[in-house]
Amino acid sequence: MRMPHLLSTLLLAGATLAAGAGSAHAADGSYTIAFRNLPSTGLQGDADNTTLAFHLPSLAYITGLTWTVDVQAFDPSWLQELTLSLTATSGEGVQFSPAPNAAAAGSFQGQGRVDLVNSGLAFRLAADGRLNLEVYDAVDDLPGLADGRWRSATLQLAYTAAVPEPASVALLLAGIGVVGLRHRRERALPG
Ligand SMILES: [Ca+2]
Repeated sequence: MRMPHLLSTLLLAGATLAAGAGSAHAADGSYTIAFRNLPSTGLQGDADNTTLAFHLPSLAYITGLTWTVDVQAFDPSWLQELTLSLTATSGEGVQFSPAPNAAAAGSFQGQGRVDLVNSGLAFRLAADGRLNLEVYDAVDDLPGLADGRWRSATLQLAYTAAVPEPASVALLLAGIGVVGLRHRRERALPG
């Protein structure tokens, strides 16, 4: 599998962002991922990490993430190191750390929502519609052992199967027409 090296980092400080209005001419949907008791083991890409794959509509554009999580970090590992990535086959995607400010071991429960479009983090799945999830730890304090665990997590992904806005298409075509006309006029001038 290709490594998700082009990931944007999604740092969430507990703020809940309001969801923006979706595109008016798109098939909106949501997809829920739920899991329990997944270990946070090695660094991103380590062979002993847990990876899961999900199938959404082809070329779905992931626009939002809503979560409820219950995680635990084992001393000397810290809660802020618990991370998961959500990536398309292309490697595009986001990293999600539910407790980015918690520089301590222990447990954390939280929920929130982020508008990925407004945050500049929205990404598109490939034609295969595959979404890869990897659970990993940002600092491997306990090599070969779990640094922590996701006791439970529910992630709800908002997506659009985007269709170009008719108005945008018309504007784009009008723009091309203007460029073409000007080009012809310039060429007609005596040089
Ligand atoms: Ca760690």
